[in-house]
Amino acid sequence: MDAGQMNDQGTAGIPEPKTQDDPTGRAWTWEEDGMTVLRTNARTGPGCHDNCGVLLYVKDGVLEKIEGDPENPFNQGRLCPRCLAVKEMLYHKDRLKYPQKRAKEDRGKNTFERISWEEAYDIIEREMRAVIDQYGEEAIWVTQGTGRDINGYGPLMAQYFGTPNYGTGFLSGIACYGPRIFSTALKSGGLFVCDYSQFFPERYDDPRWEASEYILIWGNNPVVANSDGMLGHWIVESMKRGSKLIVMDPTLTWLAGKADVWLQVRPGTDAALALALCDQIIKDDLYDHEFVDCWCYGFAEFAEHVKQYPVSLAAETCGVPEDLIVEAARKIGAAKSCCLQWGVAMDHTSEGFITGMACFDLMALTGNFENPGGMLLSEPCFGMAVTSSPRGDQWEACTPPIPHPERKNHGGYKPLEAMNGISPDALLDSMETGEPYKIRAMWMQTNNPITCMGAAPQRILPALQGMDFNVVVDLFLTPTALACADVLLPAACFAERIGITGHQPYALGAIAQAIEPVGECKSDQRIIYEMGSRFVTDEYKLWDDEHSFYDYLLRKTGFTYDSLKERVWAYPEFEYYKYKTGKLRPDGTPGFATSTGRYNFYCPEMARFGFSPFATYEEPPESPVSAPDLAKDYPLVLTTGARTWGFFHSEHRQSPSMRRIHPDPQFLVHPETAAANGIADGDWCVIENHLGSAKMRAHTTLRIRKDTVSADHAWWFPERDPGDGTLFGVMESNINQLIPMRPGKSGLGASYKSQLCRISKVEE
Ligand SMILES: Nc1nc2c(c(=O)[nH]1)N[C@H]1C(S)=C(S)[C@@H](COP(=O)(O)OP(=O)(O)OC[C@H]3O[C@@H](n4cnc5c(=O)[nH]c(N)nc54)[C@H](O)[C@@H]3O)O[C@H]1N2
Ligand SMILES: Nc1nc2c(c(=O)[nH]1)N[C@H]1C(S)=C(S)[C@@H](COP(=O)(O)OP(=O)(O)OC[C@H]3O[C@@H](n4cnc5c(=O)[nH]c(N)nc54)[C@H](O)[C@@H]3O)O[C@H]1N2
Ligand code: SF4
Ligand SMILES: [Mo]
Repeated sequence: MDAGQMNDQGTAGIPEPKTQDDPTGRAWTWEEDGMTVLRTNARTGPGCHDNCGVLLYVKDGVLEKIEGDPENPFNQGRLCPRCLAVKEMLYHKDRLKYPQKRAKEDRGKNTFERISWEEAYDIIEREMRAVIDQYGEEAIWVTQGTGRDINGYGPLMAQYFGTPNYGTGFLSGIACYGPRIFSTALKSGGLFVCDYSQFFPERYDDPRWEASEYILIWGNNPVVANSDGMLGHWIVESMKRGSKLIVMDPTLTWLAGKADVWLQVRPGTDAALALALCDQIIKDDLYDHEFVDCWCYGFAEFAEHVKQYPVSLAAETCGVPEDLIVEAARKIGAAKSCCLQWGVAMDHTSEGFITGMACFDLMALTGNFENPGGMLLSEPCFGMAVTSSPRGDQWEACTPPIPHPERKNHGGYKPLEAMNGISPDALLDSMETGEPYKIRAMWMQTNNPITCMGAAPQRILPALQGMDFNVVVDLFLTPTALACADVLLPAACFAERIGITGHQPYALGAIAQAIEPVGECKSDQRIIYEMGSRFVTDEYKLWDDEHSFYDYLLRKTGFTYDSLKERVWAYPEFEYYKYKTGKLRPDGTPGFATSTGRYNFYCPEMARFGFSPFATYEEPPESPVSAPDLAKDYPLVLTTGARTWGFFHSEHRQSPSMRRIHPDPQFLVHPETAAANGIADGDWCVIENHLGSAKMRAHTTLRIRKDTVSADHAWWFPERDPGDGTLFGVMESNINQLIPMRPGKSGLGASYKSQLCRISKVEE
């Protein structure tokens, strides 16, 4: 089928989409100073979740420079250092440029050999078919890393292979959004995000919008991370228009320094704090009676339940002054509007699934749903379902049905089964034990689990090296690829390929191709459908080029790839208070899209899973409180992976300017704690516990709690010789060796931000 045909089919009978923005006069390309300029959207790799508006300047087929697009409502001209330095990654000498193969017995050695794409596909087809024939489709695990551009497309690759085992690669407890997405679905029927006016193309000037009175920045550092479809700048802009901050963080972040109240919590104790805030607000009768009476389920019992969590208990548990918690509760309770800007720290504790519920209860109690400055539903816009978690029928009928969906390994965790998720923890167990069946082959795309995504890399490395067959698709030769890839495929970067945005619910946009890919790189999407076409019959070969691929995806939106590329962005219509007008529920009746039709303080599904129907607090499994014996040897609380300006997880270690900002692995430690351990600022130290150790430099700072160490994650040293046998030094400064693959009781949540450790100086 050619692209033209698909265009016609794709949009036939679909009405022009209704948009809020007027694209008249919005040029998408022009000539300037002898260069061609393309107005488009980023969606990296090299990595980020976001879709900032960019201007790409191209001369003679080379990307000369990149600027923020001042007209794009999303970022209004701003770019962060990683996008400004994109050329350093794009044109890096170490970019993978050709498909390569390596003999299985050489795993770990730098003996890759260049091959053609055809040969690569032939080998993969042969090896994957052998696994399928002998062990079944489910013996293949298709993994992704975090939500980069490729995010929504990976499930298609799994479908082509016929395996139900698709998901994040070795991310313990799917602890990035998994816990929050599912807990908020059970509580409120969807994921709701803070209102910073981002749903309006006119942004802060739209008369419908009001800045939140209080923004709760909870376990999140948005000015650095710009995480998950928002930009930290939006908070600053909201503050200029009156918003005030309450920050929950063990570290004094830049925003915490500007907060009315900063609660410097002990890592892993956030649920205790959330429940105490709820209790105090009810005691002070500051809750939203109308919202609670009309739109919530189980409030009276909840009010009784939270009496177990008085502020005094939270003060002791979290290690923050009681009067500050009371002050925060009164400010939240009395505020006209308040929103929850929460971060991955909520998921990164063992019972992170419940932490998310407790924080959402606070929002419901104060009626902060669908109001200006409150929490707004975050659904893919124009029904475009290729987002972080593809839903609906996007890939239906694109491949034959998966033969054994029931063989998905959810580890027996009922919540994971209910959310149709894999258990990365159980999958690693199964690689080691063969129970309930062994994974034999891996397809890892945008995933570097030995360096970053996986906890316990000392278990993942031998497990991957023991597989029958591994494919890695990446931009660079990573420690994971060096350790285990049998076939290594080079992916194209942003600017080298077309695409569509989609992580954000506010706007849909296109990613335009500015330059030809380096070497023989191909886009991830193309790799998926070209590879996949080897596994299906002709009726499923729906695309023969990328245009027709994206036109197919856009088939229900009324846009084609080209029409979207030319208007660059499109904002759907928007309204507040959708629960009042029936726009949250599929049946069109007022209320929330939950089992009770209301916001669930009492959560019937949790009762069915065998858990408390109300949010509760539980200590992390290894904390000074829950494991006092262990704490004798490892007295400090360890939180890890706080995001840094220049790196996106394990990426950018090759980028000279990003590396200059942050040359070595480091951990934050209070000067008194450092001194008590004989450590001075800048010393190389060992951070260790009963599971493992990592070497990093001490950065002493008054900004962190005295009982806590905050260590970098995802370090490797791409400047090393790949042939030196150390896998780019990946085990030297790898903090994940101190973290177990151990989810919470629901199968969700992990321990990335709440372990124990001790520190000592490395004697030179
Ligand atoms: N530059 C950059 N940006 C990124 C990424 C990156 O690697 N680099 N990664 C992306 C990804 S995948 C994600 S998930 C997001 C995450 O981005 P964020 O949600 O901002 O997550 P972190 O930076 O890990 O942690 C945020 C804050 O939580 C604090 N914290 C640590 N432990 C706890 C705790 O137990 N409780 C509380 N309340 N606070 C705690 C830390 O001190 C830190 O200030 O960032 C995305 N954006
Ligand atoms: N200790 C600790 N560990 C953590 C965390 C923490 O806070 N602390 N955070 C966790 C979280 S929230 C997450 S989401 C994970 C993230 O884990 P991952 O997303 O697996 O991150 P990376 O290890 O950087 O691996 C991503 C790989 O994708 C490649 N890549 C980038 N862009 C592209 C592209 O367009 N195409 C292809 N094919 N490849 C590309 C990069 O080169 C890199 O090798 O890490 C988790 N690990
Ligand atoms: S948040 Fe930063 S790295 Fe991400 S797209 Fe925007 S400018 Fe680029
Ligand atoms: Mo993440």
